[in-house]
Amino acid sequence: MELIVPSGVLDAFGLAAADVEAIRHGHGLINSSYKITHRESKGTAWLLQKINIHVFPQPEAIAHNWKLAAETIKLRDTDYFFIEFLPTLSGGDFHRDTEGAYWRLLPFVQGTSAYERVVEPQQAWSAARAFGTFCNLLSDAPVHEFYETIKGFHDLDLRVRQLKASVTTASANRLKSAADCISDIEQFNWIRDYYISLVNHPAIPLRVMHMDAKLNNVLFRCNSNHAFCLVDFDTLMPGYIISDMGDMVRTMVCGTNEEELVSGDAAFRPEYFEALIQAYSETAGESLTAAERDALAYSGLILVYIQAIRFLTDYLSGDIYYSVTHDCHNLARTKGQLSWLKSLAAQTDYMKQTVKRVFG
Ligand code: GN1
Ligand code: MG
Repeated sequence: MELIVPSGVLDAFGLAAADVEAIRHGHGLINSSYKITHRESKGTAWLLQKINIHVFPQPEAIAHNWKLAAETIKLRDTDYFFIEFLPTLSGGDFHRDTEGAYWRLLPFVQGTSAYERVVEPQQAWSAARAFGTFCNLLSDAPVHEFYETIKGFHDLDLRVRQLKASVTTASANRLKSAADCISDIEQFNWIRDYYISLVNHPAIPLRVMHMDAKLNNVLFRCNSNHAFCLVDFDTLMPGYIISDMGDMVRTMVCGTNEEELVSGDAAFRPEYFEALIQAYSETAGESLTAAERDALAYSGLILVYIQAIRFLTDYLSGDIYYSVTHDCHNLARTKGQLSWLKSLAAQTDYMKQTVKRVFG
């Protein structure tokens, strides 16, 4: 079988091309991932990833953050399962191929799978325990020693400014088809105001967060509701408490997943929201300030809003960031997120009450 990754890359990690098979893996929109399996001992596998350096211009910063998190966690819990880089034969974190691309190798976690939708609240509960535990273990991490691997990644104010800039350079056609979405986004400007007041609040500290806490970055034990571990630490960086709960609400409370969401079908599932908040309070609760707890009620609104803005900005910029399969893909994703945002906004009071009740 023809290999879909250059054999020089495998050589660099001490893997012989003749001994392994490679297949594309996962649904990530940024990096390219391959599952590498040993032809004879099928139980041995690796995850090989080519880093998208347009998105992550300094892969070394990712490796730095990842290792610092591993060291911090080990001081608190030596048994915590945290995936770490497998070095190249020369001891490096990455292999650079002849075109300058960065590749890294990770162990493949056998006996687990990632889900694209949660169908039982128990799954949301278990995933939120995994993110809450992670947040708690990193609550005393030296946050200023971590790099921002993407500048202003979840900075809603910056994202709004980027959208405005993309409006000024967009093609007339795309601008026309995006007009309704642009005006919907303006309607929700109060979320940006809330975000600004939040990050300026003295009791909302910078913390080390995962920052891509969506459902498919949790590995569940196969055929179970048990979240075994977290993956995808590229965006691990200083951030605020809203990021991880926000992406969990975004991807687990809605019954329809990000790619399938279309206008009007985004149902809010209260029992899933409650499961997330309950699990987070049990695991991260004690390390949160009162202001951080209150902010969790708004986290989904902020993250869905950011995601709608990011998809729309990319649409107006000509699809330069997210991988797309058709011309209107980013516009359709934007409409899906906006539909979800409207359902979610109608539940603001419910979310506030639930957070208050669960945290007491
Ligand atoms: C990207 O590549 P992936 O699927 O892990 C993005 C997230 C978005 C997500 C939307 C570095 O994540 O922020 O929420 O797509 N990651 C980056 O599905 O931009
Ligand atoms: Mg990611």
